[in-house]
Amino acid sequence: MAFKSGFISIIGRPNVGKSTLVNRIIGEKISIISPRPQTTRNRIQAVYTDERGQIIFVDTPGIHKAKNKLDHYMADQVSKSLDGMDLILVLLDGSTHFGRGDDFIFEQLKEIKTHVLVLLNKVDLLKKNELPERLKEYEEKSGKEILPVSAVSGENIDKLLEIIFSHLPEGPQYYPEDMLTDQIERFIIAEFIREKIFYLTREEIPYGTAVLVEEMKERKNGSVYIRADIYVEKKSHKGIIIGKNGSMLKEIGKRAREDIERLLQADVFLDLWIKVLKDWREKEDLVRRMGYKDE
Ligand SMILES: Nc1nc2c(ncn2[C@@H]2O[C@H](COP(=O)(O)OP(=O)(O)OP(=O)(O)O)[C@@H](O)[C@H]2O)c(=O)[nH]1
Ligand SMILES: [Mg+2]
Repeated sequence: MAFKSGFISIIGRPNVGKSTLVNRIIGEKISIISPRPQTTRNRIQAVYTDERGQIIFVDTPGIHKAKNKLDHYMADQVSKSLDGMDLILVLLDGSTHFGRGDDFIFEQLKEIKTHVLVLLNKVDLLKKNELPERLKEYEEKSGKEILPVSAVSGENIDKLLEIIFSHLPEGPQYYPEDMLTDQIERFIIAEFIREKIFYLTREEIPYGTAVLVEEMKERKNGSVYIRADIYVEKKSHKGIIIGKNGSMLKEIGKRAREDIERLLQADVFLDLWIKVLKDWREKEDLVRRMGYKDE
């Protein structure tokens, strides 16, 4: 059988489970996940390879109304992710009813000529007898045929891969078969730290946080020293991230270190620093400085 390959962008509203789906298919944590919307900020490529071929998934930020320069960067990442794709996956949240946000997504797709595959995610949250009706609701309102899936339970993921391969052209193996992402280690490490902040802090704080890994070096005993800077938008946010007697920072560090050690397969010493960069999300140059730019 001929080897197939291609690029597939995953788009949808914030929080529908795009990153969870990518991680599920790849079998590793490449893209960070949180119960809050707008977790993903960049296009993140994840590579899936088996005997049928190779799929390069492009995880994207959730589509939402832009309020600041960072949001504009995120929206730009979504539109760039639609260029030159072999297939576009539109992910919907089946645990809620079809809404205006969904209409907006299908509105945007009207201009696009690439083949679109629509998925209804989170169907594990529905009772068995609720699914047919929910699926019908989404199919009628979108006018598309939809495959119900669950990125958490794995329902229909094999079927999804089959359908994807049936749409892909014959093509080369773009990446080595053991390569899971083209993101550099420092970026993934910074993302792991940012993810913990999404879980542990509230309101504007996770949204106003950026993380940069400034130093990484292997020590003689094989362990890895990592220094990362956590940037916040306001002085008062710095105190919250540090927490009472440093308890919050300690918890962020502990949880992030566990993920990083799994990634690097080494003991890690994580040195976290907090810096205030006033209202950085509002300023183009600061958004770029935080790494939100294309080369
Ligand atoms: N029950 C259930 N929860 C899911 C499923 N997929 C994702 N979730 C949860 O939904 C939340 C959002 O998941 P993400 O993968 O971060 O969603 P996203 O679409 O990447 O979100 P943004 O990056 O913010 O646009 C997390 O709490 C996930 O655990 C699913 O199939 N079933
Ligand atoms: Mg995401």
